[in-house]
Amino acid sequence: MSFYSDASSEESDELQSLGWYHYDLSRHAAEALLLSNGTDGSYLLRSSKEGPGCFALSVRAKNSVKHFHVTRRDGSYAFGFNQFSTLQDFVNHFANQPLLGSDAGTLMVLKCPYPWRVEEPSIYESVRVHTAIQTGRTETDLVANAPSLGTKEGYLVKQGAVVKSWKQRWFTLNRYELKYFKDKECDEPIRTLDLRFCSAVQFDYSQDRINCFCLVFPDRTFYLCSKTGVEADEWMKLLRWKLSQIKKGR
Ligand code: 4IP
Repeated sequence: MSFYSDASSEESDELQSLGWYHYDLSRHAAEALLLSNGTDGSYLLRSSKEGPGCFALSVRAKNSVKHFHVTRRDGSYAFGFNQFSTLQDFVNHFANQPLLGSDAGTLMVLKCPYPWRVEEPSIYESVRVHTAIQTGRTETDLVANAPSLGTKEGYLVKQGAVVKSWKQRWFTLNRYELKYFKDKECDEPIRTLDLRFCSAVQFDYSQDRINCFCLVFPDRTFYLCSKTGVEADEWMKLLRWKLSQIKKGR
């Protein structure tokens, strides 16, 4: 498969083997992807509409995404003042975590390439965002309601720490934060749990409740129950996936 018309098949293959080249991902979709799933310093390469041999490097800064031109001529790549004679040199340059200056004067660090094949939990809605992008479907519907990768929300019943009463609370899971709110309409969470400090997510049979699982933190174990076994399973799978991602990132 060739993703652009002017490249030799060798160059095509080379680019395809680059794990963070996102083919014809649009500027808009790149922004949506990096803002919802990336972190400060995530970057990706995509082809640019400006013409043959033109690419764009999209980089996530704190809360924005900046785009930089990359041009290929006779097999070499021009990026700012730099000229790279091979794709490998170009890639090596990024592996050294350089600083980029944007027109707005902000310095941006290229920290981690955003892969086009993303490890994903298998059963969640958010997977559609990526699948849609990777299968080249239109971006309109996927950007309109694009949830972040690996997010989830819903009602769970939780137990108090000292007073062991069970309360229904609205839970949201985004990145490494699990928050619970009095209900869905509340803006301020009662508490935010930082999953970086969570050591395990386990089934729980000690509380005499069905569909119960627990999150183990150094100073407290949170007991949570969902309405159905399927839901409990979904929460646990996603939470465990988050923990494994956090572990990998350490
Ligand atoms: C409360 O019980 C609620 O269960 C609280 O949950 C809980 O706080 C309290 O835990 C518990 O005493 P009553 O409403 O019956 O008093 P929520 O905050 O969701 O309302 P946690 O820490 O679980 O949020 P302790 O630790 O105060 O016992």
